[in-house]
Amino acid sequence: MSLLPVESISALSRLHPKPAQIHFQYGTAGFRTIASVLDSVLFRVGVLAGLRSKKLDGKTIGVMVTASHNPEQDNGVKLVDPRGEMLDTSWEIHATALSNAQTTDDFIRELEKLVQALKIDLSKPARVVYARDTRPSGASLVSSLEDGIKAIGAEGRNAGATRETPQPLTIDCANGVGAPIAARLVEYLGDTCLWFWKTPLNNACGADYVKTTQKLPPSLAGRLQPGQRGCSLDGDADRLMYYYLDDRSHFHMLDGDKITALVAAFIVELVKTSGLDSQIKVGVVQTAYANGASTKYLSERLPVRCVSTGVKHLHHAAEHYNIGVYFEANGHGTVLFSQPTQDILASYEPTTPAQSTALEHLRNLNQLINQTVGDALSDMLLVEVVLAHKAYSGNEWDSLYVDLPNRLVKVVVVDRTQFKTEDAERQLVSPVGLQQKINELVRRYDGGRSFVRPSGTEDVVRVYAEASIKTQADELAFRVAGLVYDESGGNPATRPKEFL
Ligand code: G16
Repeated sequence: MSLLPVESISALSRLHPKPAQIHFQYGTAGFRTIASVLDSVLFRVGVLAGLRSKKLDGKTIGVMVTASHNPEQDNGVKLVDPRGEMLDTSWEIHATALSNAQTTDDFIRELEKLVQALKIDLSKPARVVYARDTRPSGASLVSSLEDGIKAIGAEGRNAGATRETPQPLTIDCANGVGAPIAARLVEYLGDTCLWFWKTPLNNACGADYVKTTQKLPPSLAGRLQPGQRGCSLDGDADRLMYYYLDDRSHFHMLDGDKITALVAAFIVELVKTSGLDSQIKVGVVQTAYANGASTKYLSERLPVRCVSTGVKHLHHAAEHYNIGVYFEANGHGTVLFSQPTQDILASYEPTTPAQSTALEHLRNLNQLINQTVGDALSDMLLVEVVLAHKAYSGNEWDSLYVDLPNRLVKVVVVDRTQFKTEDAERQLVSPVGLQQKINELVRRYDGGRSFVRPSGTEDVVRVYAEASIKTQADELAFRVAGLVYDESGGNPATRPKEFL
């Protein structure tokens, strides 16, 4: 049975503290008062909307941020049930109770009571659609709402997003081979839609820099605006990493796993809407580096296979599906349509306008995607198409699931060839006994997962670790790295200090 995601709720709730001495009330049309005190209410409404959706088996719940006829300095929020009617009145009391919990701990206790009392199955999906009116306070309140939707792991869609002028996408080509091609693309798309920026080749820029440091390339600092998306390619333009800055200018990375989730969910939806779901099966291929939260999100929706690192392995495995979506966490990947699937798409005769539109989209995707090899610019256009269709901002895309904290460490060893793996690189078979030591260590960490494999491109052994909180993921990674270093016969005097 799924549990309340207490970690993510606590972490995000602390950003939205309840003002002391204010009593909130879910009134005639939701919460309505002076906008400056509503931040915590919006966050909590986001969480509640997610729970209401789960209770209704994943049906979409609406949230409208407005204070209707009230003066501009007021604002408010009301919840809307799946058929467009106002929130079931029996839930108003829960909204009031949650909004008045004084601390984050009180809030979590109230949530636990609610989940238990209403027997909410937390493993169900949750979908929330929201919008706001034109008040100046609206944007920041929507951002608090989005944190709530994200905290409970619900899928959020900003139905008002298209009212705003889309911000241009910034492309960092790492000054590699993608740069001159992106420059030509800009000529077609116009620089209001697309910009690109030159930097020295792979120097503090590019996809690998973003993935390994989980930071914005310094050359984009001050250029990427809050709410704006950017992406980085690598030198040979076959890796793609996306990111965006939130309203507080915090950096958020959207890696190959997030691309898989976005693209695979969209294709599954199109196949279903077109009426082809009994003939076309969509599947995903990942490696052990895929974030555990992405694997969970995807496995609940479609078949997922794990293979060894290297696009050659992923590509072959993806060929076994009718439509195979594969991206490594580091941003290599593409989507493959099998020949029989392409034939079905070419000959299928839809019977409704909705089927016809979905079919057309599938045919267009088949043309757009470079199916020979992962191609970052083609992947970028694919991502932009899906974001435009779903009217997703970076934040909404990011909210599909919340990444588990993780850490990747490189260990320089005497001889990396002594490290041998099996089970898609998730288990070490040599040096004998080391895997058992790793397993014993992993068991001590909540949500712990770790694996060790020799790199095929650098003279190092890579250690990956996940845990439910970041400090624990870091500690686990460094402890496993320490085991690897010792096992490889490394000189204790030169044992890196951070290996603990
Ligand atoms: C190559 C492969 C990728 C792989 C990466 C790292 O990428 O094409 O599939 O993920 O190496 O591999 P390893 O962990 O074995 O070093 P690239 O972009 O470096 O050519």
